[in-house]
Amino acid sequence: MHVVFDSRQLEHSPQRELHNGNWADHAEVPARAQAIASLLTCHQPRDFGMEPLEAVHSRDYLQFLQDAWAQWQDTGREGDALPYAFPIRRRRKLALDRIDAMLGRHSFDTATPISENTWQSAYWSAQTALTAIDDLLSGNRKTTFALCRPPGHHAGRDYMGGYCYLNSVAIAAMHARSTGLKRVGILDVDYHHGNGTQDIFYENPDVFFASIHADPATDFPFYWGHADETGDGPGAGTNLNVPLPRGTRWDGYRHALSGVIEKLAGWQPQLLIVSFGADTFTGDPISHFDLQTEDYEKMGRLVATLDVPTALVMEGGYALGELGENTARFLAGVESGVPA
Ligand code: Q9C
Ligand code: ZN
Repeated sequence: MHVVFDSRQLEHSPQRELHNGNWADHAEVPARAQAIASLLTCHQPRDFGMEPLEAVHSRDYLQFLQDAWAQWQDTGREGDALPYAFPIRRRRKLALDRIDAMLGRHSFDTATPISENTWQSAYWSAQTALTAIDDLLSGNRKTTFALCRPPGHHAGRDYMGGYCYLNSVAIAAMHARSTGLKRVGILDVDYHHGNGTQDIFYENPDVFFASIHADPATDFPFYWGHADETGDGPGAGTNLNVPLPRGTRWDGYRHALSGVIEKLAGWQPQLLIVSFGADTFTGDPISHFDLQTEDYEKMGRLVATLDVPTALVMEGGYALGELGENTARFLAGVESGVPA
């Protein structure tokens, strides 16, 4: 499979996060991407500039991401920039420029720190996804893989969260739309619901967002991902959530995935983008499904039955020892399932 990766994505290295009420080493580490890249032959992304990012994210959010670290340092702080106060429901929209207020306004959790190299890594993560889409469309390929880090699917139009800053899959989908493609399908198989992607396309009838994930009644991000969220306005009916219980094994997962693929196929997308997270693995340190290494190839083969040009984009997956193998098996499954 044609793989895109940029080592500038390794420079972002968040220190700590809250885990069950205690500070823990951050799960989203550079070694994740290295573990996958070391098994693959990788190609450098091209630079598509800011325009495709501006098609998804607000100007003030993009400016905030670029300036936050310098502003944090100007106030003499040590450690990563983290929010701790949020403008919750019915607060008025104050144009505050204090860094602490900006961090709260542009985030929904405290798990997504900004440091010196965060912008650079997030920028190249987005460019990696853009290149994978472009190589798919212009290179006449059936499949490509964007080895993205940091991940993207929790980031919305003007907010970060869940280790995500720029929504690479949404940026890639909008880029595909800008080349004239009418119907873009997104399949999100990360353990967590892709709330940012859902929000970005919730009223958009040209992008179908389908996600299988841990039930938000028990798991992050809690406030999105419920089965009754089906899209709104012109986008009504183009959002599909399938929440599954903790402990789900391959038989339960396969059943859900078959149903989702059937619905996506009925919508007839011209292009499929997969948000792939390997945090559905039984050994994942922050997740609670029960998939085995050999299940990832079956998952790939099932995805390939859609039989449309497919770009795979890396999201989560935190079991460092098995992450490379699980991801490689998924890629192999997709590749062997797509008819040449
Ligand atoms: N420390 C992705 O998989 N909450 N993000 C973790 C436990 C955040 C996961 C709480 C989980 C975000 C892309
Ligand atoms: Zn995840």
